[in-house]
Amino acid sequence: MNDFSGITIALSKGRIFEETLPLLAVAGITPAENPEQSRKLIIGTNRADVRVVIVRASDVPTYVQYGAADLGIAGKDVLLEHDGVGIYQPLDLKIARCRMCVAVAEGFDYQAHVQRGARLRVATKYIKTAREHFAAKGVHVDLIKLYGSMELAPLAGLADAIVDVVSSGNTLKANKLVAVEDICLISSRLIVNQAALKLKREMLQPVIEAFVRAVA
Ligand code: PRT
Ligand code: MG
Repeated sequence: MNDFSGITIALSKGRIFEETLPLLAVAGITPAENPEQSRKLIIGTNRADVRVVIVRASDVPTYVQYGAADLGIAGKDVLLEHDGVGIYQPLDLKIARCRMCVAVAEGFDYQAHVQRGARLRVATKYIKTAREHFAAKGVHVDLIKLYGSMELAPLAGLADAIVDVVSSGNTLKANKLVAVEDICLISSRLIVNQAALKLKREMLQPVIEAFVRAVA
């Protein structure tokens, strides 16, 4: 658990920070700075008892799991890859929406490849999600873990397919890729450290309830 006696909220900068601002406003919380402009990693708010820590999107569940943050906001895509130990997931905030897809280079006959029972090379940062998806379909895959732009993998000949999140589809189009299968819909969730929810319930409950009102 962190030493700060108030509430620590873990957020990633970019779309999650931006789309969380209106939700925080309903809880009466306004961050003092925008992480895009400031280089600060711990940002105060208008409330002395609330602070925000800026972490990589995929690190948000880890901060909350270990109690370094009491609350966090993370995409379902990120949460599916995390073991979820010590984390309570009470609310779909319906922000930062996108879909998890299988995509291939234009002209690659994915269905024929699958029907032939050929092994598929799949590059992704979502190893667990991809493994479960293809196992459920009975498709044999070699999974290649990537940390950066997956869109390059089929173009450079690293993989036949990628598993990635897509929102507008513009990035796929710009790189001559097509989505051939939807895996699931993605949105961001509020996550709460389970121990903090017991120990700091009086402080956390009003914030959680404000998020519920903001979503409704
Ligand atoms: O950027 P970094 O590597 O640090 O991490 P990240 O990409 O996971 O973080 P961030 O902040 O980009 O995304 C945070 C969360 O937003 C993700 O975990 C998703 O739940 C959600 N989200 C919503 C998205 C998108 N939409 C999205 N479009 N995350 C990533 N993208 C990518 C997409 O993969 C593509 O490469 O953005 C690119 C543009 O997408 P198109 O389809 O609009 O062209
Ligand atoms: Mg990103």
